[in-house]
Amino acid sequence: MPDGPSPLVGIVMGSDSDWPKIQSAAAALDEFQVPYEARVMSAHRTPEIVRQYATAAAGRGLKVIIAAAGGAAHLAGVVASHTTLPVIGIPVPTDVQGGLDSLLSTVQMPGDVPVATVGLGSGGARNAGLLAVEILALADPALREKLAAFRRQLAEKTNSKDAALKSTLGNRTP
Ligand code: RP5
Repeated sequence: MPDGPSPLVGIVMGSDSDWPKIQSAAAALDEFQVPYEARVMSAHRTPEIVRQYATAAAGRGLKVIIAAAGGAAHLAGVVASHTTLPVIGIPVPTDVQGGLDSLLSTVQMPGDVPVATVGLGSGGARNAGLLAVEILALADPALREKLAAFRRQLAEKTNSKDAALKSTLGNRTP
């Protein structure tokens, strides 16, 4: 990350092999000019670093943590156990049924320690970034307006697709 404003979102991932699969989370933050930092740390391989990172996160000014891992994906849950910041979990796809192992490991948190788990795949990772933006927008009216503009664009794009389908199909689209 180049020098710039202090990060508001921390992205942590269990391995560098996760990064290509979750980059759309960072891209969504970039789209909304939300500063973030990214680290590789593992609930199993570097548990003490995870504990230290999560414990210090709020004091360092982070507002949201996005945690991505695959397989026995405990990273998001362990991060959540060490902080009261909102934690968004990205289950990283694996060779095991497309990542069902990651999804269940991330989503099935015990009551009292929430992890907001997004779906598998790049759409899920993108949603992690967008959800972080939405959380930050609660206290940032300018960011809220950017999100509203983004949603208007989404509607316009979908309406254009509807119009294109109508012109192709004619009277089959009422
Ligand atoms: C998990 O194990 C990581 O999050 C990654 O998804 C998976 C495999 O890691 P590597 O063996 O590629 O380092 O902890």
